Amino acid sequence: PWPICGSLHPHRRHLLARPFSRTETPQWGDYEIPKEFNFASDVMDHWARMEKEGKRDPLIPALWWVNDKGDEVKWNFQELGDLTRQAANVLTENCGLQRGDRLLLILPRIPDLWLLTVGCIRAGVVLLPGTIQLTARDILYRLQSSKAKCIVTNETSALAVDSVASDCPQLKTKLLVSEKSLDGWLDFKTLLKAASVDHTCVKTKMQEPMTIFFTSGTTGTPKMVLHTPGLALRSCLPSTRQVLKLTSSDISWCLSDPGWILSFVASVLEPWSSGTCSFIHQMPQFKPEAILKTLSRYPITYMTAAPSVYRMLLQLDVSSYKFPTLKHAATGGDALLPEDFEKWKKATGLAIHEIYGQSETGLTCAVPRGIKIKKGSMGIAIPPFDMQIIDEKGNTLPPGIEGEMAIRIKPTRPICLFSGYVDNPEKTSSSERGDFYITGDRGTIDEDGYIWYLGRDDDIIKASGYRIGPSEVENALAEHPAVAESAVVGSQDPLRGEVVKAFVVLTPEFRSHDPDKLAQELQQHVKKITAPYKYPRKVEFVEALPKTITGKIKRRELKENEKKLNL
Ligand code: BCO
Repeated sequence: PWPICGSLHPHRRHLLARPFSRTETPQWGDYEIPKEFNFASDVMDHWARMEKEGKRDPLIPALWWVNDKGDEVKWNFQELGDLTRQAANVLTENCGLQRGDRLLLILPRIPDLWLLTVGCIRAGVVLLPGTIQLTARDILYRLQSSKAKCIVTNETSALAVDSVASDCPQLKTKLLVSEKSLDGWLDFKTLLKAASVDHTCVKTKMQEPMTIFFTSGTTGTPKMVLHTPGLALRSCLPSTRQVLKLTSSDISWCLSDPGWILSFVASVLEPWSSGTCSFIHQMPQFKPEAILKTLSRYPITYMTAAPSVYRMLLQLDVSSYKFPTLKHAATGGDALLPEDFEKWKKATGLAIHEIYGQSETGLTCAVPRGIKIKKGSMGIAIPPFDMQIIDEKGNTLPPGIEGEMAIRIKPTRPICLFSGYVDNPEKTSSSERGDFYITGDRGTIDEDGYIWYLGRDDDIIKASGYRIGPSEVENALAEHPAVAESAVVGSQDPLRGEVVKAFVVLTPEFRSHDPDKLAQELQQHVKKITAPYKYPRKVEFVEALPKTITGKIKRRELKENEKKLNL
């Protein structure tokens, strides 16, 4: 039975008071792989039918969106069905997109983003999500490397797109989501209103591309991680559903930016597979107080956020807030510190359940609801993944021995694992060793199958839940006249886990400059060149960088020194 919350606005009380059907989820067996699967027709339309048949309460929204100005949007599955069919028609009829064409989607957390996400799936258009922090140069790289035929964005990023579009000959359509209109851009809101609600959903084959996520590597530019509908089917499998145990009465809030796989999984696939309401709060900036107020004010039952978000919330007096409906908290994107687990539990009475995954793997390990929590462990592998710890030859290691965290891909590659890095067979094959896909993370496994994360095996930086490639930051720094050379590593940080730290050797003409001002100038410079979340929060000027005899920068040495300094 649900608690009745007296302080809740009367029109929301029904959401707490009425438990509804929890068992009508579309289900496949754990090892059953259909030939075709489309999340829109097989899952979203299933729930719309459940509403019509009285098996899901249509008054519980499927998407509940709010912002700071008091605006609110609530759509149930039937409404989402019509709107996403209209969105699919806009993509195919107005934008001229065909099955298999690629679309780059860069939008803040506005309802249209979810319409376009499902619209792409309905039409078989391959979705490439991007964070709104992307700069013109990031957008250019993504458009050129993906050969996307369409970009969808708001008026802020439209200017950046227009500054690079002439260098992207394959880009055919620019779709604007805004109250305003812009020359050269189609107007999504107007087209959506005029579009037909009739649309025949594509019957997507299991091997067809569905989404591509850009992810940072140790070297070079971000790589394109290709997923098939297997990623979405996975959310319907019985073993996956045991992890979150969401029901059609739940209201689930994922705070991750829509550019990341965490948001795709936790604000689209997981909630909607279970008929759960996906709650979204669009905030102009990240404000911990606003998050706590939202958790107290709305009947949210389930939240997912990166560990740094919990850490930032815990800097406030969390126990002075009441979260009358919250019954489950999850975290992913980075390792959760045991002390943050304790503090959150003390303040709210709730444990934080860890989820581990990557752009390549989606939900990989987790602490499912109801299993014993071992603080500091990211939980157990979730089928169909078999996660093992392996050595450099690809042999599995026994409990307690440190090695690389790896997913078994032979004899059967799990359907929900990425299919490869687009146009990059070398990188794809270098991510495999023997019978395994190697995650690049190090860890141990214990006798009960719990995985204990120990850190990255390479130079990738995990800061605030972001995966940051050092070379992307070094390349941005190299464009500043003050920088002769630089090396970028992760440096421990109490709030963000790690932050980006740049060791910079200055060019002679800048050596006499004020170091503090110069550091700030370099930080601003990086924010302009590439997505600002990557900027070096720490800058240290050095005479020289440690190098091997062949001239390769020893990032590892710098990282180790940082660790010792921060102990
Ligand atoms: O801290 P600063 O103010 O110096 O800089 C911030 C922003 O102010 C700034 N910025 C943002 N937009 C800008 C801009 N500057 C100039 N122009 C713009 N247009 O850049 C910095 C961005 O840093 P941030 O994003 O870390 O910001 P913030 O406000 O500190 O946010 C804190 C967090 C915790 C909310 C944020 O870091 C966050 O959302 N982290 C979680 C990331 C996440 O969701 N990861 C999951 C990835 S998927 C995955 O791992 C697979 C798991 C299954």
